[in-house]
Amino acid sequence: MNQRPMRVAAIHDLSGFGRCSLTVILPVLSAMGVQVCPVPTAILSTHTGGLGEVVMRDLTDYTIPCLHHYQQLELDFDCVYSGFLSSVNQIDHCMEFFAAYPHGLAVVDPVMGDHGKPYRTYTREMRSRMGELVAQADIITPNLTEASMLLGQEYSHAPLTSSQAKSMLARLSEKGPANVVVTGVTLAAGEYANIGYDRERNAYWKAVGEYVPVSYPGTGDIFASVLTGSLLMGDSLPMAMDRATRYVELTIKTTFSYSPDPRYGVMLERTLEWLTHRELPQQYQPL
Ligand code: PXL
Repeated sequence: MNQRPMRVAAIHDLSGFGRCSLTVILPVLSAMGVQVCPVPTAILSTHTGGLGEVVMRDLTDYTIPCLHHYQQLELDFDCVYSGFLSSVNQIDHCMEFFAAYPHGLAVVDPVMGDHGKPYRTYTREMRSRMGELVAQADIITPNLTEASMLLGQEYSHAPLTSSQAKSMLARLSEKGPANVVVTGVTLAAGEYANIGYDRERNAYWKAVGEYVPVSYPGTGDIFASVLTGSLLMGDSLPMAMDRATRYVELTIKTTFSYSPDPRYGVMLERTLEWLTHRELPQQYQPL
């Protein structure tokens, strides 16, 4: 019997202030009973979303020696999960990590931008090579901006009909990953949803959330980490999507009620306990 918790190598940045990437992924997955081994891609004083001159140290030369050490220790990982990268070479390094643990769940959050714009540290070359990383993934979790970049199409936040939404998911899956979840989609019925596709079962799903008129950094990272933890716990794709949607919604609404500066991120310290209850999600629907 396997006595140890599920173990994830999380290849993301460490931003000291602003609650995104490793500073949310670590508490979320730990609260879900999953061990996280952070592999920082860079250290930043804050996220890059409007907090002035960020102090940043790139750690591109760290990733592969770190992998070699883990291999020497014969450590096994049940999942490798990549996110915010700080150089184009890190795309190759992530691919080496995925190749080193072929039986682990390969999660790629193709972090590149939001609200129709690339993040300021993401070069054109990084964006154009992200498809190679996506091709290695079992599951990807782009937001609508990143989904448009991956598909090489113009970003639009116009409402999508169900068949347009399904077509987008299927086209993303054709790039490699058998499971695709796109976050922050407005559907023609006026619903604000996270939508998903399980190619093996040919099943399309939606988890509808309440729209809150404010945007916080890091919510995509929280969504992807709850989704990952949920899948590692044995949830189906729609259950995992729903668990992640419910938790992000609860955390956004909790934060919104305090009206803090949105750049400071969400108050997950108030809501983490919810993740320990492990109630069965049930609000997902077929798309
Ligand atoms: O949440 C995505 C993200 C991760 N890491 C850094 C960021 C952002 C988004 O702004 O700036 C450093």
